[in-house]
Amino acid sequence: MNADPVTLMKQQVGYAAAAKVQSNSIVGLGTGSTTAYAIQAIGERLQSGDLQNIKGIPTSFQAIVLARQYGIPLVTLDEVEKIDIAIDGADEVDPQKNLIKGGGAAHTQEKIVDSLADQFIVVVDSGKLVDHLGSTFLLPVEVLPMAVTPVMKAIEKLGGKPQLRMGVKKAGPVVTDQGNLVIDVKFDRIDQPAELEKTLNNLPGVLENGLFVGVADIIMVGEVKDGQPSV
Ligand code: ABF
Repeated sequence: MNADPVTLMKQQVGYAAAAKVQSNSIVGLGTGSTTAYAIQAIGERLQSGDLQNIKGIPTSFQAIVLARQYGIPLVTLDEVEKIDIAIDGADEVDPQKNLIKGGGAAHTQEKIVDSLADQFIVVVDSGKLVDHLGSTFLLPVEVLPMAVTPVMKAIEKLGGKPQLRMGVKKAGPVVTDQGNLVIDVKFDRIDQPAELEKTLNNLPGVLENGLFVGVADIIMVGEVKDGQPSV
């Protein structure tokens, strides 16, 4: 079956990012549908002999499963001196390369890995590019279950409109890989992302939020023009 143009575009931008991985690297493996193609491409390069001696640091259970599927050996942060390159997705990218991440509820481990990487490559489609963060995507905040109510009240005092993230078909709240809950917050406008990131993470009970400020090095953008994918 021929893939649709959006899928082809995600594949192209994922493969283009994977092409930047060099042998003998420690690679941060991100989360999301676009990064999944980068993980697949790294695996294929390993299988073909085009890449040697790659070890991956996963950012989620999803990344672990994909790495195993594509034959990428995994290590932990206790076993490496540094991360050479990380490839990950995003939900919004502003002109200063600041990000909102966390649509996949994986932003806590992602920020650990992505911020440690010598080079952090973000793979997105052009629809993720925004003038200012918060304009199209709610800001995810990972919270310990016991603290959901006081954190939501504190976020309202900050001018945000918080809502507990529910699973598909309202099956119940989404639980992160760490066993916590996610609050998605609407802010009218996020003009000072660095300040807001610190303020939110300073709330008792908050584990991490989806603002990635000054972390991304390269933004690789895929788009579909006249039905044709391009990077
Ligand atoms: C993950 O990738 C999340 O942080 C982000 O929400 C998601 C974007 O996924 P996709 O590439 O499927 O749009 O890293």
